[in-house]
Amino acid sequence: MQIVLCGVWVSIVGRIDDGDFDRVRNDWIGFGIAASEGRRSRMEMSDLVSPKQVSRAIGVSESSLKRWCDQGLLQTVRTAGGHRKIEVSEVVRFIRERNLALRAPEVLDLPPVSERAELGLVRGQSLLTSALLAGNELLVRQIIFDLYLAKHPVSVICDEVLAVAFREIGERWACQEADPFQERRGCEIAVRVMFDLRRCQRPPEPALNAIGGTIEGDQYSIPLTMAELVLRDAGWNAVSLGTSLPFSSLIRAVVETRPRLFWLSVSYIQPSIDFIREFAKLSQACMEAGAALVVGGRALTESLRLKMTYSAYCDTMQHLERFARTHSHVISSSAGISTGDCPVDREVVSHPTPHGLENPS
Ligand code: B12
Repeated sequence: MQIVLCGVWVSIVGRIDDGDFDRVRNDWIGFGIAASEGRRSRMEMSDLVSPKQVSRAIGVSESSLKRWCDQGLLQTVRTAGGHRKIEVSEVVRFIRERNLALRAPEVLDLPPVSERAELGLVRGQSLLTSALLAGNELLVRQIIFDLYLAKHPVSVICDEVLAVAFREIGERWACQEADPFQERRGCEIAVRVMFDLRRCQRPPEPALNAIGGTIEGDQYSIPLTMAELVLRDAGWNAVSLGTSLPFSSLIRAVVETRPRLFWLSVSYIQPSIDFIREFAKLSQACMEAGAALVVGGRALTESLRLKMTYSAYCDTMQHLERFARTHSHVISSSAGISTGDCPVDREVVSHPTPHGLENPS
């Protein structure tokens, strides 16, 4: 599993320069299958690297790194052979929290980083719009990863960078300054990059299971994927069911998997669907299963919402994040689940401190 993930990453980075999008697509389909198989347990999902690799990636001596591990600053795991390893998500957490520079990301199969100290949300967004329109997947990946390393919360990257970029792309398309293929290609890239960011996220709490999807006719995969990513960032074991699913199928998924949370992303409502009536059935199924029903999306007008019953409506991904964190605490404390230390990264510090490298305590 780990070999599959790392190997795919390397091959993708190598191929994008050649502009071979079909092969990249196929690789990612393979990657998606491998990763979804890996959802079964925390350890299967993990992506382990050696302390030596980590010391090279962040440019410190191996002895400093081992000392940090001994001090418990970096969590390690032991392999069956007794070797000490570190999860990539743990390395990313450490780098983000300590504001360290990632000097050789390729050692961990992570995307290249640029001058992240200078890359704020506004500049990131304008660069992202051009990169998406140009179909430059590597640059898109780099911008998103830079912002993530600079401690911007995933929900903020979604609301203030990705969503704004797509709004602009929509405007350019309306003014015939962008071709539909550029918009569609941009959507595909955004979904892949968001999926890849999951590798940097800490393993979710399996008991906090969440599922979500879009209704039949609604093809909007970006908000759906954003919600999945944001929920995972808040510690939820969120799994997207995909787009354009009949209400009956969404209800079956609720009955069979009994999630603690169900998110419905509604960006488009097909005129032929009796939305309010079908939604009422989904709402009832969620209540019977004990799942919180969270809704969001541009198609949920106020007049529609007045006729709907749900646990929370979210205007933005930041609203979703807030709800998810609060609700997970409620569930965890009543069920005795430990969600670990999942702080809300509100503070934005973007200058790597050289002192932090040798003395991160
Ligand atoms: C990409 C795109 C498409 C793609 C989507 C591909 C894909 N794989 O997702 C495709 C080509 C399929 C498409 C099709 C259509 N589109 Co379109 N599309 C867009 C575009 C450019 C971006 C939409 C997007 O994904 N944005 C990113 C998301 C994340 O941003 P957001 O929707 O603002 O969501 C934020 C919040 O609303 C909230 N949120 C949203 N959903 C959820 C869900 C949850 C659970 C939560 C918590 C929060 C939340 O958080 C998000 C982040 O801040 C917009 C332009 C624009 N101005 O947005 C047009 C746009 C939405 N499309 C539009 C139209 C008209 C259509 C079509 C009807 C065109 C047609 N005649 O066929 C079809 C309908 C498709 C369908 N059946 O689903 C119009 C809608 C106009 C309106 N009044 O509603 C827009 C605004 C373009 C325009 N200016 O005319 N589209």
